Amino acid sequence: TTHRHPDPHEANPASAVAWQQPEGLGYQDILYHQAEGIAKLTINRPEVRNAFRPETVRELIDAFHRAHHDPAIGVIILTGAGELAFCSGGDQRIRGEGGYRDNSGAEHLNVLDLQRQIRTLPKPVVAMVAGYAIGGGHVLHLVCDLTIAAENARFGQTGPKVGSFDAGFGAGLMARNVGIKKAKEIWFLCRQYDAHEALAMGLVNAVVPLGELEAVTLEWCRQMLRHSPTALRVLKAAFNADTDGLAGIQELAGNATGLYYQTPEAQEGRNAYLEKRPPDFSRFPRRA
Ligand code: S0N
Repeated sequence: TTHRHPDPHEANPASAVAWQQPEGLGYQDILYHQAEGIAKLTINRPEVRNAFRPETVRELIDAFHRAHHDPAIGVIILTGAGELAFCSGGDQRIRGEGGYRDNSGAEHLNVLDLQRQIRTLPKPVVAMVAGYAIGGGHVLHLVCDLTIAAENARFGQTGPKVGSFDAGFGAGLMARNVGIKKAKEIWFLCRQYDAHEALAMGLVNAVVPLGELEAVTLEWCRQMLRHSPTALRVLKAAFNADTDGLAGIQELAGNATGLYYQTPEAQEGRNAYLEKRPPDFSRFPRRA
């Protein structure tokens, strides 16, 4: 069951969409909305510029899992509550000596699990960025498939300033996006870049007026929803394949296996096994 829920972007009539919020999810730090085949996940901690704590990340992982496995959902938006920030990274107030402390006192860097999840789930993920995408929050938009930025968006890393770094996707994937020299500049100097600078260096796909951010993002999502889900799925895996090495090839190859299972040829192998007879593949051509 679902009920209507007030949405921070709803004031703008251009983005009018009948967002619904499934009941019973029990999230504290995030919001989950869905409409028209689109799931919208919102980090909802505006008082700390949407910084994440382990619980936030845990909820995001759960929400992405939900959207991944919901056959009604074809595209996922990740965003931050309010107009001031997409996400300002790890919550520095609960940073311990080996990671970020959860309510039990255990320390985590579970945002790394979330980064991998966003990359490997077989549906396009669009970062919708208003305000700051900084530190670990910047890496989160980076691992999304597409980024739509509002005019007020500001991007940057802070690691070397605040005693942190992301030497995984945060460095390697960034270099693939903007080139090695620029990626080193972003990390070594810890400057901030406005939306147009981000567009010029290939960090984002489009820059739009703040008031049109959700409307344009929805337009991009609707366009993808009109396209072949299998084509989008395999293309996403293909873009990850070389970056992610054997794990990326595994992801791409899993799609080939999934498609092969749908053929009479593969089904003959399964049927023969179940019927305890030798398989007969003779009617299947060896295609040139
Ligand atoms: C985002 C900034 C630029 C916004 O500036 P602005 O608009 O002037 O607002 P402020 O007054 O600064 O902030 C408003 C309130 O929000 C709190 N706040 C903001 N960001 C955070 C945060 N990240 N954690 C906790 N609180 C935050 C402010 O304190 C303020 O509250 P009050 O008014 O009560 O003081 C600006 O806020 C800014 O620069 N923020 C810090 C950005 C930052 O350095 N983030 C952390 C970067 N590091 C990571 O994200 C690491 C991620 C990670 O987990 C990881 C991943 C892979 C590998 C390693 C790591 C690892 O951590 O080691």
